[in-house]
Amino acid sequence: MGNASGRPTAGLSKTELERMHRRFRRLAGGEDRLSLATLYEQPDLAGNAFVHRIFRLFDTDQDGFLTWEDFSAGIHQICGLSTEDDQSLFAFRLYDTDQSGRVSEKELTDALKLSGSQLATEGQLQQIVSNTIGEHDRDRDGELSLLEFRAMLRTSQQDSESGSDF
Ligand SMILES: [Ca+2]
Ligand SMILES: [Ca+2]
Repeated sequence: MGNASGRPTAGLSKTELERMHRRFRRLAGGEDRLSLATLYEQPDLAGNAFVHRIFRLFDTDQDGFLTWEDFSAGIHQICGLSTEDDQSLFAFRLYDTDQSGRVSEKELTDALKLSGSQLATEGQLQQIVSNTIGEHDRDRDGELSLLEFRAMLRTSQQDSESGSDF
């Protein structure tokens, strides 16, 4: 049903993977494993809860290091999420950095900062976040549950789709 056209993120070319591997090794100081501390030495990533969360999700044996295998497996896992439910659950787990089962205003802000920090000022971000939560927070607890989160994703997908082709 539906969605016959491929998404741009649905597969990584060999070149993209190699480029990623080079960046990974550079971050890791030429080694094939990366610690969270090393990641946090990057000025643009320091203290970012979202980065911490991605790291934890990818670090399958939870030893505090990310090997290139962990990392590429994580990337492949993301690219291989085929159903909309899989994708939205994965995104939800990423956004919900404190694993409370709800996405708070702060968690949504962190996520937006990482994905589009150049696009908006702090004030605009706050506005976007509170509008978004206000619009989808059906039970009025000030946070987004998985169901509310999925409704939000569907709305933003519709927005971007109507803006592009057709
Ligand atoms: Ca949370
Ligand atoms: Ca809610």
